[in-house]
Amino acid sequence: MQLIGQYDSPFVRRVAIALRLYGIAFEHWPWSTFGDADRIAPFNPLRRVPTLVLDDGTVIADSWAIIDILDQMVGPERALIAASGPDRLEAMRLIGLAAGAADKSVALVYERVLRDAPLEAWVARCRGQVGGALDLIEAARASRASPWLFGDRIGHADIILAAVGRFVGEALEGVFDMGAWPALAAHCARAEAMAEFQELSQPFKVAAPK
Ligand SMILES: N[C@@H](CCC(=O)N[C@@H](CS)C(=O)NCC(=O)O)C(=O)O
Repeated sequence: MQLIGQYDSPFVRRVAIALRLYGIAFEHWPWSTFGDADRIAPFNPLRRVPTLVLDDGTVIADSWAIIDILDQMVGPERALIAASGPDRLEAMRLIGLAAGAADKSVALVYERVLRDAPLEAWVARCRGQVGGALDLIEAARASRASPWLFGDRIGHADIILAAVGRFVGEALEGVFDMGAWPALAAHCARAEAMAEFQELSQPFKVAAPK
């Protein structure tokens, strides 16, 4: 299978890290959503990443859908999320917040690079949304002393928390002070120390045209 997208995207990165932790082999096509839109389009008309091309040619768009497919491939025993119960509920709550914070962070980046004059009301709204979501994530992470959110084993919620934390810190440096979320920052540092996070990473760079 092929994973399309660059690792400076928190969505692409969460998928790549899940693939690696599951031991599922994949080829990486590090195409940019803007610079390589024409290459992505034949696989995914949305021209978005992550896009996963399965071995039978089926194309799956969106990290939520891709992760669901991967979880099914490995089965509930190995899935990086509880199959049911309170831990699944809490994981989904946090994944939803983290994915939303990532969405709105990406929106802030696009606002900065695609417009000559950012729309201030929209920027303020996005900043409030990201900050509010990260406040809730911080509270949840600070309330748990375990290495990962649900014990000793890293899961999807841990991965996306770390991916979004890094993205906000890099792509929105100077906009948000990561010191406001110390438990999240510690979580990010623990994740970034892992071989999988180091291998599947790319410093953020602006690739979008004005
Ligand atoms: N909900 C999507 C969000 C993916 C997303 O926003 N990807 C960005 C890159 S970080 C993208 O493709 N941007 C180009 C576009 O939206 O046109 C997911 O979870 O995969």
